[in-house]
Amino acid sequence: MDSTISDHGVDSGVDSGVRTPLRSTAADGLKIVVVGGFGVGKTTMVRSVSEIRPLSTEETMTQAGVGVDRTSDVVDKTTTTVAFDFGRISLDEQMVLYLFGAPGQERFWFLWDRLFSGTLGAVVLADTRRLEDSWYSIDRLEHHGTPFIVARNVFPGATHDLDSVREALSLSDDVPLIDCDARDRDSVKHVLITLVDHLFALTTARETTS
Ligand SMILES: Nc1nc2c(ncn2[C@@H]2O[C@H](COP(=O)(O)OP(=O)(O)O)[C@@H](O)[C@H]2O)c(=O)[nH]1
Ligand SMILES: [Mg+2]
Repeated sequence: MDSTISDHGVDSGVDSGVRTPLRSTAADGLKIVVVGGFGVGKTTMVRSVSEIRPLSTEETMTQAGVGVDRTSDVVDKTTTTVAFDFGRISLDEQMVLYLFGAPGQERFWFLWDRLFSGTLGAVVLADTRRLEDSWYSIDRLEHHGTPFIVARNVFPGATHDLDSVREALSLSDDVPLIDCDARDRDSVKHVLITLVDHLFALTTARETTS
């Protein structure tokens, strides 16, 4: 299904910094959310693939976040997302993929239930230096019955192999788990294609058994 997310839509806009208007033929919107802990790379991921300059509400961290946002492992991070990241990818003339980055901090959890309505699937971004931050996301997705894959954003010092990550997150074998670099557009496209393939496989399996 590689053609699902083609260069056609993804290439425009981002590199040139120009905003790509939504095509007048666009008829169907698909929604995917990117969830995960603080500083795991959600904003970076949405930014890497969006054809529009993503809407993001990064704010310089204030005293309000001190002691709430855990920054000790994320030394370079001086901004935090206070709402959602939002990006868009045109898949073809009619299909548009909307990407939402959802804040991972506990004080935003109340927003999740609304966010998940109508969501096709989710990407859980994981950072192996702080795997416990991914647990809540996975638990909530399972609670909502939202299909998901897990993408480990590879930061320097990530030493665990994927098998031990799977074990640490208690992921069943049928949940895809891959490595990615949230800064790299091709890598993020691969993540989205993996999710779409997973959704396709789940639908096919459901149709076969029904
Ligand atoms: N080394 C490395 N740094 C990354 C990667 N992805 C994101 N970052 C950096 O990690 C920090 C946190 O990323 P951000 O997207 O703001 O995280 P968010 O809180 O999940 O939205 C930023 O300074 C990014 O530039 C990655 O794959 N590798
Ligand atoms: Mg962010």
